[in-house]
Amino acid sequence: IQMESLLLKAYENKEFFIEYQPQFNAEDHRIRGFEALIRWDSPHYGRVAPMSFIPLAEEMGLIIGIGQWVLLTACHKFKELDTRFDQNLCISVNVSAVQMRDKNFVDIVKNVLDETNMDPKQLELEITESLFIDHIEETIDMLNEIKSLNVRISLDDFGTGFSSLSYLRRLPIDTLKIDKSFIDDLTDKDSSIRIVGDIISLGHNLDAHIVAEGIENSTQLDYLKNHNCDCIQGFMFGKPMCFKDVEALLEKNPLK
Ligand code: G
Ligand code: G
Ligand code: MN
Ligand code: NA
Repeated sequence: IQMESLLLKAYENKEFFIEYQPQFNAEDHRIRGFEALIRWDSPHYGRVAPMSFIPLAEEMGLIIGIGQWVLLTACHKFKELDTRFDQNLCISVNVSAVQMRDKNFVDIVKNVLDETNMDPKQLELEITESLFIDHIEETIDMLNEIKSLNVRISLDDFGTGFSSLSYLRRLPIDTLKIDKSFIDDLTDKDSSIRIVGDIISLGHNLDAHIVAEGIENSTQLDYLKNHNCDCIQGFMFGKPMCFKDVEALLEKNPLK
């Protein structure tokens, strides 16, 4: 209804911006990189959560343009950081299944790499399991094309969706992101629901790097470290922040 027309205008009115949430190596707490997260500041609604407008943007087909803007903007900003701080960090960008099924998607990624002149190994695309609901073969081919550009692929919200272990082995996945709901369980007294250790082992058996998301306390952190989780992301270490705060964080934390 009304949100649709406002969403249409939001892009040209420059109402979208990006926040960046830091990710850290679990072992030494060094910064591994940042996840780019879109934000919409609407003059009508105020801040609108991506969970409310992304599905609408997908339905309207707007996600293709918006997603391209996020990718290009995040990579431009990241290249700026990389040149200044030279810490070999990584930028993770969420891509919607609708966006990836667009026949131009691989070319769009190529163009962004060319235009920003960034090292493809420093770009990670976060995909979700909904991508594999149908057309599995075509999807795997497309991911292999992305892989041939040397871009990293991360499976986001892992464990919540359509996950069949039989196809998981065939996916060119570099990173598994354990969904926050599993991390939430780690503070529960009932240890029977702690399957995170098993998820980490599974990921390592697939030669994937493991990122745990939504860490808010030291109980969760201790468990993850004891179970060899590679990277951590959560409010305990850093909330999504504006680019200025990212610069300040890197100024403060020189990698030496
Ligand atoms: O940052 P926050 O908790 O508000 O994000 C909520 C959800 O929105 C997350 O699941 C995230 O994957 C999704 N999201 C955030 N930014 C983007 C984006 O640029 N593109 C897509 N497709 N999803 C995003
Ligand atoms: O699904 P995706 O991984 O893209 O979602 C990222 C979202 O998770 C962001 O909206 C971010 O704000 C949120 N998030 C990240 N860390 C935490 C945390 O420690 N606690 C809570 N409540 N949300 C978090
Ligand atoms: Mn994500
Ligand atoms: Na997630």
